[in-house]
Amino acid sequence: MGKKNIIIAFVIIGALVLIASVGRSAYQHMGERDSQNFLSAYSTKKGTKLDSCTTCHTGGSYTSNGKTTTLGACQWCHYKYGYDGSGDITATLNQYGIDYNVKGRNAKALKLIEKMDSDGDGFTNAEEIKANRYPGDRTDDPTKVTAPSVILSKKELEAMPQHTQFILMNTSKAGDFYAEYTGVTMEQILASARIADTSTNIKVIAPDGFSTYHPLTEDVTNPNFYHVYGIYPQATYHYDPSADTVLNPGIGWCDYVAPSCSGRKSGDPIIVPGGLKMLLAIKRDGEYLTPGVLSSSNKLDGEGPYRVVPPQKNEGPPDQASTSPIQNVLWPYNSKWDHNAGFATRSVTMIKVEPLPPGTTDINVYEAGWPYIDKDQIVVYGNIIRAVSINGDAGCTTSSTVSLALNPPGTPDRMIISNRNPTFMGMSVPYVKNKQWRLGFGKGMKDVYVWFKTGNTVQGPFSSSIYVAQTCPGVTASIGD
Ligand SMILES: [Ca+2]
Ligand SMILES: [Ca+2]
Ligand SMILES: [Ca+2]
Repeated sequence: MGKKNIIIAFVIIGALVLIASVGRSAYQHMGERDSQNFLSAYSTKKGTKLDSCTTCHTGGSYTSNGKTTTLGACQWCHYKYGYDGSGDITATLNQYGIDYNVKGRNAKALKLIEKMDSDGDGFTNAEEIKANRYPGDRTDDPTKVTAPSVILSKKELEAMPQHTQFILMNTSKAGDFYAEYTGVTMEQILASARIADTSTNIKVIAPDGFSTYHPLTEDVTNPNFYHVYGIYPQATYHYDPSADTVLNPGIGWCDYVAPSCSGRKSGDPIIVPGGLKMLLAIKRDGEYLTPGVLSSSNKLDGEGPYRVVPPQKNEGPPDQASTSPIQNVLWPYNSKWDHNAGFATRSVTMIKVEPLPPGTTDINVYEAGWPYIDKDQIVVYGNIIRAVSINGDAGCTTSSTVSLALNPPGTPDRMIISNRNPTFMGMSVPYVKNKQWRLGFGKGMKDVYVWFKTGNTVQGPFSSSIYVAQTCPGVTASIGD
């Protein structure tokens, strides 16, 4: 194979494998060899955030029909290449990926570029890899501390004030439907997570890697940004027999079968106590949402356990699917109508509050996907008050014994500390502000989880991470300990 063919083969394999979706598990299958090269050079990095597409590839964004879509590294590679490898390879590689490619694209190449500072952030590639920081991303470096996070369980979410709203989910390509969603308003969730005043927006992230941007307050300049705070305009119920998929199978485009549709007439105002709000839905028409699973065609099926439900900003009737050849109908597809369902992220596992506080780095998003769905948990992280600080947010330590500083919401009586996030929690101890703690065994990124108990109410876990190394960054050291 010539060099060009090798590159094309790499791109095709990369694109097929990377997008396939789930990030890490997909990134490592089917003859893909770059991850093998990386792990043969750095065996201790298996399962860390470096064991992913993002180490060598960048994300990116594109604009289509006035809608800007920002993709993670895996989806961006797919977007730039399709399946035919016709794109420009350097367009999806970051500088570390380019350096690796130039030096021969094998395990030896990784060693040859160890002393380089590919991303120009002042730390060599070796120092960054050692500290679990991206060598191809200059905003991530060994001095950064993992952003604070809190994990919310279904029990905690259900203990918060519940909001129920009946809305139209208008899609562009798929069928439309009306449904009654119940859950917690996003505003309430962010308040519970103790969002900082400097926050501007959130990104909600699903385990297939897709994320959706939502400003906190309404941005009138972009019709595709659904805001978190405030009440959306009241809507009207739009029914027509020609649109009804039950009466017109294969021709109709709106599903009116939800029990919450019964008794409504077209033109009726939809009355929602408290008004229409951006919701994190837990139930649809009284039933828990079906948890997301990866289908055999690598698509996300199901919408639960939690789905973001943004109401329409400009209410209107359901319109025919854009892909339908039958557009000579009452409500044909109209690209200018409000297709809120396209921004209703399914199976949300993470809510990232931006901007990240100064000096912090992204959490290990590849570890925050499917396991959270299995546990009915959701992570809120980023610009929130840090409830657990390890060694004064040092980021790195050479000792497994650390000091924890705790800053809980409210005034708990007791707390539970663990090195894991178990579904069954351990013994509680009286709450104190400062505590010595022993991290999990060995070197690498270590997490600490803390639950706070006030009477019978449990909050958390809140978590922080610290990197345990032979030596901490700033001190020159070689990899391989
Ligand atoms: Ca660097
Ligand atoms: Ca870096
Ligand atoms: Ca539609």
